[in-house]
Amino acid sequence: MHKHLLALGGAGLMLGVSIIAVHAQVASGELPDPPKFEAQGTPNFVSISDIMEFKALPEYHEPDYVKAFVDAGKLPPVKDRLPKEPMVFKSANMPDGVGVYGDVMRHVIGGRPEGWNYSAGQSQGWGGIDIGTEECLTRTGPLFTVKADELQPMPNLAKSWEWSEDGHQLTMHLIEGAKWSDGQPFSSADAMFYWEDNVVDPNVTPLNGASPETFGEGTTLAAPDENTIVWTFKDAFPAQYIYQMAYGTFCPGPAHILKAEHPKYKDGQTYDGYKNAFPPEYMNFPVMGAWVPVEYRADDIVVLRRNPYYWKVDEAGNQLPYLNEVHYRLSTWADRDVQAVAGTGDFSNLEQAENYVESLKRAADPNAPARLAFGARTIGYTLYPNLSANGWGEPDARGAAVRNLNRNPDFRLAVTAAIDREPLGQSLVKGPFTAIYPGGLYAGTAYYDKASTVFYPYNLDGAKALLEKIGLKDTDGNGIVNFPADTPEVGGKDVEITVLANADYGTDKSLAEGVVANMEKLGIRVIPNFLAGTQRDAAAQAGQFDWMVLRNGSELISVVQGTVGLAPTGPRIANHHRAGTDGTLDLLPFEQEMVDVVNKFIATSDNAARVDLMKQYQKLYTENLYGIGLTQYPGALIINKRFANIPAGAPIFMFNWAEDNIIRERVFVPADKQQNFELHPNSIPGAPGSAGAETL
Ligand code: BQZ
Repeated sequence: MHKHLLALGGAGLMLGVSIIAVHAQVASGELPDPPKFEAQGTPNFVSISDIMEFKALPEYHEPDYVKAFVDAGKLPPVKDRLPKEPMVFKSANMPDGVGVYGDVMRHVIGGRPEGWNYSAGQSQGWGGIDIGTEECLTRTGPLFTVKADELQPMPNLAKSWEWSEDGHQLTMHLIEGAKWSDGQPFSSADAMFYWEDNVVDPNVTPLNGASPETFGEGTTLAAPDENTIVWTFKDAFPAQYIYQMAYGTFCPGPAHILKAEHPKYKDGQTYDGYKNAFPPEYMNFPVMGAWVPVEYRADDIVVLRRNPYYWKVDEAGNQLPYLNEVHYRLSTWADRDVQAVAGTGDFSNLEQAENYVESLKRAADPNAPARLAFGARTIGYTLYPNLSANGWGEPDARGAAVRNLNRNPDFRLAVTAAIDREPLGQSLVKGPFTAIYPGGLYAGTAYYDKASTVFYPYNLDGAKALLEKIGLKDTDGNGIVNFPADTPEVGGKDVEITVLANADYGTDKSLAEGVVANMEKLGIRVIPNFLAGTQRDAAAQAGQFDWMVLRNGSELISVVQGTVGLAPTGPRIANHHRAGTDGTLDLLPFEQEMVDVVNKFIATSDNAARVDLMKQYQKLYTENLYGIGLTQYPGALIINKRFANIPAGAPIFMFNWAEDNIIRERVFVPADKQQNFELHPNSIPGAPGSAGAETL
């Protein structure tokens, strides 16, 4: 598109240059540099081997209250509850060294638990509750502290892996002898059940949306024994997919509990029945994570107790986690910020820009209970047009007409040129926080290249002229352009477009309302469709939207995490372009080019080639407006000052969210600062499905 555009009056440049269109209303321009904003705190860059290793230690320890259960014959000795070689976190990498047991981390979250079957897509309310209960084959949150030239996913449930000679097979060695929180063994059977009956089964969509193509078109998985899985890929050495085996996309659930409820193994069971078989009230759902759900009070709180079978220790042999309990107060995301700065909550990812000034003011007080530290600009929002025109979401005639407009480059160009981004960002928060974001890879990140970034500055007149050019005129004089008369069923009607946004966030709603206001000036009526998180996610996955305002995932920051999501690389991958009812993707030519570039990136480990491929990607994305960027700004981590072992410079969002990045299982509260916040002191999780925690 970019090559066809000239500023107004550019016809004079037309001499003999036939490829450039004679008419043009909007041209690319200079992208203003983001206002200077210094991230606070610098990570201590290390090797993965400086953070952790797997090895047996001569002795192990546990909290006294847990030891009492062992002495009462209610639990096996701690050494029998640990794997042969537990994960050992190294003291030198712990900012405050080996910790002590006790206390609680009190989270506040804006989501609500649907149930515990995350393998089948149920959310537990986000905000770290799933990150703390699920463990995945690999881990990437802490990679913000890993040296750039040594970057690769950290071992986790998969303790090591090696490639076959020809690079088409990856053999992963799972941790041996680890147990679920109910004492049942973890094995490759859990990985295979997750893969075969949740990822590959087309009737199931795991939480965070893993589909077979998440791990590469045609990839297969097998388990030669209980501690080994073997991936087989079409490409040779596609190391990129090992990132996809981290949080969100390969975090197995407990097959010994789930399988019995799956339709493939339970006569008469429906897929809905399987997904909903473990409602929020189902306590003590077995996890591999550090804490186990023992209490749920709707719209109030979820309480989790320390997992006595957790498979990680510190170098002194203390079984982790140090914290006996974690809370998830069921409130709103905005309240999470308020409670963290007030000290009634312990943690927040300050990510809603409209809360910045008040939070900064409160945290500036030297007696403030929490420290607040800003990271880099890794929070960004994009307006995504639904680009599918072959049935995804089964649009009505109006919706189908909008999809066709979305697929018209001149229409996307008009929309982007009609968005005045500077005031849009400032409307969230005044000051140096927000930056104009054209879409694509984020400025300031490893693969970003400004020269490859095409930006179309605000140009309302040019945008209006473009609408005219594609036949959208205000034929009834009411200020809203009308579909061309020959548009099936909606010819002559006002162009009305719905915009889907997450009602749980003030920022998402503010930005969507900003789009509405900008489009009104352009002559397009945009109608907000604000849905609470889980409903929004479901509508988005089902393609039931014309446009959506979305807070971007980590793939536009790190590129290496969630890489497949950079383009519609599979039928159920992209946020705004999935396969239609016939299972095929009707990609536009530039989208196909993006898919090819992303697949080449995945298939090579040559850094120079990767840098060049990402330049191609950035140009394709921003020149063709695959998404219409809105704004980008930094987040801040707010953590109560009593906690120790918080890594310096921990970003709220990079490879993952801060709930993963700070390695909560190593976080502790020094004895002299411990508070008495435990709601179920001296208890351990009960049997799966039993009422709650168990005391002696
Ligand atoms: C962080 C995160 C931890 C999901 C969710 C929520 C869902 C999305 C996204 C964030 C929340 C917090 O984000 O906003 O700060 O605590 O939970 O999971 O927005 O609606 O579907 O992708 O992570």
